[in-house]
Amino acid sequence: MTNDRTKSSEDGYELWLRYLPVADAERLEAYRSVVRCIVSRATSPTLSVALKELRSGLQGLLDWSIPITDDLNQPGTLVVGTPENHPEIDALQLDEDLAAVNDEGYVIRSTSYNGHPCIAIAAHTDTGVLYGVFAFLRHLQTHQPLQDIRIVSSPRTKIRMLNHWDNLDGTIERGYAGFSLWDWHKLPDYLSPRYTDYARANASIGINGASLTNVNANSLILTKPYLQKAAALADVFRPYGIRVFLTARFSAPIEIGGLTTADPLDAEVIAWWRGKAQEIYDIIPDFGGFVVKANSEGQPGPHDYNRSHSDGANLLAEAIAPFGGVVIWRAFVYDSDIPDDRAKQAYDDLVPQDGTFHKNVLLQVKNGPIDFQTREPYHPLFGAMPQTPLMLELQITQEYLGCATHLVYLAPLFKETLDADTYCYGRGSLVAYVVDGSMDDHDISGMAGVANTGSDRNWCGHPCAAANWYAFGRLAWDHTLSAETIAEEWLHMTFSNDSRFVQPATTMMITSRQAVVNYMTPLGLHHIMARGHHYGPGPWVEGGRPDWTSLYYHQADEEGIGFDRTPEGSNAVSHYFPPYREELANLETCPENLLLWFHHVLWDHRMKSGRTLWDELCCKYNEGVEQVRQMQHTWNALVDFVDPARFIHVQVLLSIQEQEARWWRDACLLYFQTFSQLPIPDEYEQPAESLEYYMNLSHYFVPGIPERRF
Ligand code: GCW
Repeated sequence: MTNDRTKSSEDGYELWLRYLPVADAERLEAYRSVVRCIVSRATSPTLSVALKELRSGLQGLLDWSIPITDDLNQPGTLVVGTPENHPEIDALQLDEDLAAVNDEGYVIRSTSYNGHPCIAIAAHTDTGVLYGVFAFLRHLQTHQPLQDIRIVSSPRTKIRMLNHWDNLDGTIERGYAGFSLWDWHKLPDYLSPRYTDYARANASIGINGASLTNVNANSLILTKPYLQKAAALADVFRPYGIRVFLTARFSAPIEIGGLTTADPLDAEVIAWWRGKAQEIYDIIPDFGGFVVKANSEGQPGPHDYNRSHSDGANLLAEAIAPFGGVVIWRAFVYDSDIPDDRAKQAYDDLVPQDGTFHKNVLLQVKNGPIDFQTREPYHPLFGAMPQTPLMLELQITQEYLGCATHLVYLAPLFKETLDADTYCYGRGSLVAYVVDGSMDDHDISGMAGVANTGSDRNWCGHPCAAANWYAFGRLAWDHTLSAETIAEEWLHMTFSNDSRFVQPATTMMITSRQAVVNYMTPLGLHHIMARGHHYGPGPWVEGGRPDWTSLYYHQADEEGIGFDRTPEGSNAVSHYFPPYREELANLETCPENLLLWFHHVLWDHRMKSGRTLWDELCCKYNEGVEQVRQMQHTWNALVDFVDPARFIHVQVLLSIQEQEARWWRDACLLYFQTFSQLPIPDEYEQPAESLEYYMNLSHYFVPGIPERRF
């Protein structure tokens, strides 16, 4: 017996907030016996949405309409609120637990009032209560026991935000789930109900910020009409604890301000940004701040005036400081004119500026030093700028990981970075502690995820891609959670509570990350995708700007393959702290999953498996394809646990993934074979087509990139 409405098709719109009735009669009874009524007062918009969510959630899960009362003198009350809005909470023996949580944290606890058993959902702030409500509902959705419940939880990072790369014309850079959620044309008057559901979904996982616009920014967003549109979204999001951020184009003073310069030290420019900040806060009083991409990939920035990144960031930071805003300055900076290894440039530019940024500036650093590849070493800026709060930027949208057709669960990738040891203060100096601010005692901290949401009915395109949105939020709240735990939670809530479903599906999700590494870029290969749209393999991409070609990164020749970043090569290893630096620099100790990232390795180099490098490459590419086939087997066996629409959708996408895994394998091996001159061992499938065939494939209208880029 499966416990969900497995036979009526679902479209995925409800995400992980389906609130289906608990089918197991015993469990349902157990829940109903301890949750009989709600005692709460909706004294603010946030408490009112919390209460609404709680009621509709319980109504769905417990299949009854739960009353709201004022009377705590009865068994089975759910007491929800802050000590301020609900003075009786002081009588519920929660002091110790409440003292342990921060402003956004919450306590869920079995306790009693005048001898009557009750459960409290309490926090210091209304937003904390809202998070507690969602956590309580998750507890029920995942069928956890309510006996002696005691959950004390606080977010570890302060800014937990989505970065939307949404353009004002409705397209999304690297978006694979339709068009932008923001209907700029109809804003501020028409407020799609989706805005509220977006906010609910985010609040349910603790996300408290949304940067609405592409980092390749358009200054128009900072003009009054667009600020009013953004304000309308901010109004919808506010009760859910979400603040709006906007991307600031550095040249805005010229483009919309009529000035002749955007020089950060120019008095008129300084005055313009101050005036703009005032205007923004008049329209959006709780505006979060600016996210800025400057002097990167053609974007304007302070270097245009021979000024530093901190000059640029501080200009905006000073303007926004009086209003409590922050500037999130991206560390994704590299220059086409600098012939040095791209992996080194951000570090070389920014580390000397440590200590020069204003207090309300955060540097937002991608997880790795190149660009959201299937696997990267952690970005060496983490640990190297102790005086600057560093945010972690993760890419939820799957630009390099199969767009919205490949099932790739990203929590293992996210965790790999968070759990990486920087050794900056010796062993145990994890990236996670840099990011949460605890390592160097920063007041502000954060994590940003490049959103994978769009106008597709199911939000993220692939029915399983919402797991990555979910995982991002959960890890931004608590980076100690495991990838497995998060997958299990999400599967329980999104598909089924049946362990015969959850267990194999969790294994499938966890495997999916290594599968994509294997069939796209095993052993530390990187950046060998097709040009521009990045869809499919392109290890042969050459010409034009070198650091946008594949040849620059794989460096294959008759002798071997890989980018030498040891002291004999670019010496990017020097950016890491010992002993990791030495481990990476030594061919014998470098982890094999990053081997070709750091070394140029001979084709006949002996790997730990006993195979030569070439044979190992063949083995890994084939293993990737086999892993996808295994995922197909797993999914096919789960047919009884999933509604037909979503089941078939995933099934078909897995078959596309299998074809594309073969495409990647065959194209890459045939291409690299032109250097190795070695056969693909007989034990493996041989390529289906010729290298010319793969090299001549053209793809038009791939989503996520403006057509003009072809
Ligand atoms: O990964 C690259 C993408 C660009 C993106 C850039 C960035 C928004 O290919 O599309 O631009 O990163 O992160 O700024």
